[in-house]
Amino acid sequence: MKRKVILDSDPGHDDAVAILLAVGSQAIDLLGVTTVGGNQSLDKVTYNARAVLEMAHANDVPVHAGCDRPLVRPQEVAASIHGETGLDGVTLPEPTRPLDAGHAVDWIIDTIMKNEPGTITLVPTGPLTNIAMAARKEPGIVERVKEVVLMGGGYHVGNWSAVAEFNIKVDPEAAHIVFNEPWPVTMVGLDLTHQALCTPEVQKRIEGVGTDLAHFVSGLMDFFRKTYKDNQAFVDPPVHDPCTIAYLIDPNIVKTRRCPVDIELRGELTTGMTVADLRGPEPSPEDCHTQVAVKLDFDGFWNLIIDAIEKIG
Ligand code: PIR
Ligand code: CA
Repeated sequence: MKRKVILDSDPGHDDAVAILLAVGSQAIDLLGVTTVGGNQSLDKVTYNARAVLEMAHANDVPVHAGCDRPLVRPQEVAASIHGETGLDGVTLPEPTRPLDAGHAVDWIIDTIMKNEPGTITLVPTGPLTNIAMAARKEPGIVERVKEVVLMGGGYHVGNWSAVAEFNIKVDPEAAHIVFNEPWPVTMVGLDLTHQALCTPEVQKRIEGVGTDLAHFVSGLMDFFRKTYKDNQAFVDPPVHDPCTIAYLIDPNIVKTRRCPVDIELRGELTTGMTVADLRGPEPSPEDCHTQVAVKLDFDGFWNLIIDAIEKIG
């Protein structure tokens, strides 16, 4: 049985790879891509999502645009990392499929309500604005969703402040809603995604696939490598967002630890921090609905991505 997935994203170099992994995997049924203002403006990331699906020969996958800004705070984009377009460094194909009608929040709600309970997995890889809005507009979705597997946060590290990660920091109120609803939440945070480095060896393997798509991904990685070097002093860029999809394809690739997680909203220095309580023995799923990703199987992860690029062709 394929996993039915809604990917809520803000492409974004690593979001683009998450889309490709979802499209290229036999284990995933990508029901649709929804977009949220994040790495760049809503219009830009929505165009990017459509163009990446075009690149992946997947223009049968619907794209719905969602919220253009955070619930409470003014918008902050990550142009320093993803560039002015949100996907700088590559030439995008013109999307042939028009943007689908209907707001992402409504489409997410309708899709969850018309599918069997416990069958839809939400995979947010941008700010949590759309998911929070959906949970507030139709609270009935919370018990129907199978699980939420999100890229965001970090229990020991930040990237948009000393202790906060971008997706959570730019809309902490939305994150607070999502982490406090009783659905199962897996936080694939920076602690995990900083292990998903696109090393030169990995990039050579990607290029070795030899297709236009492989060169497209390599072009994305070249740009990501440069901005990550200049802004974050990384030698190799961490490819965050596809770690969520990799976990769904093969849970053995991402080791998790169950623990309570809440979102700091009023810190003087810590707003947007994902505060994880790692004390004591690990709680049971009955007692604790949140878990954090801890350890990545590096080779297993990149094998999945390269397989997907090959499969798409
Ligand atoms: C990546 C992102 C934002 C800022 C930086 N410095 C790096 C985007 C990625 O798309 C990912 O979803 C998440 N936000 C990582 O923080
Ligand atoms: Ca993202």
